[in-house]
Amino acid sequence: MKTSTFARAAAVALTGFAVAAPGTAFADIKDYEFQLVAPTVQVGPDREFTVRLLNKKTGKPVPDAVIFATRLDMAPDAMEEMVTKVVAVPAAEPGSYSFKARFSMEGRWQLSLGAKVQGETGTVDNKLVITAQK
Ligand SMILES: [Cu+2]
Repeated sequence: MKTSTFARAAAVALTGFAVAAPGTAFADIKDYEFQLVAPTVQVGPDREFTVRLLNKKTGKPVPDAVIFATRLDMAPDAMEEMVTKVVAVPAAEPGSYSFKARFSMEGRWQLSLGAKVQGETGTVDNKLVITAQK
């Protein structure tokens, strides 16, 4: 109880600060998120998929992010040990990031992404679920 009251007070204080300083950019790494362009792929080798990195505040795609970690496994279907290799491939447009991988089994695959955004401290850590279909 004490903790949540404190958190609420802190949130109010932060909001007050933001309002008191208009025109100042409060960019935060939490304002960025990856979204899947398409939620499904076909089962098989060399399947390509694309994510878009968005700045949630502006709604704009963010180019030139450095993706330093990827993992694709079947954790959502209780097969975390079922891991497949992810290879980056050229993307069609700025702010999009494309990969290819072998989806050997039907079901839900979890894509974990770690990324650095130009000019921001911290990292974007997102987990997205891609469904492989026959
Ligand atoms: Cu599996």
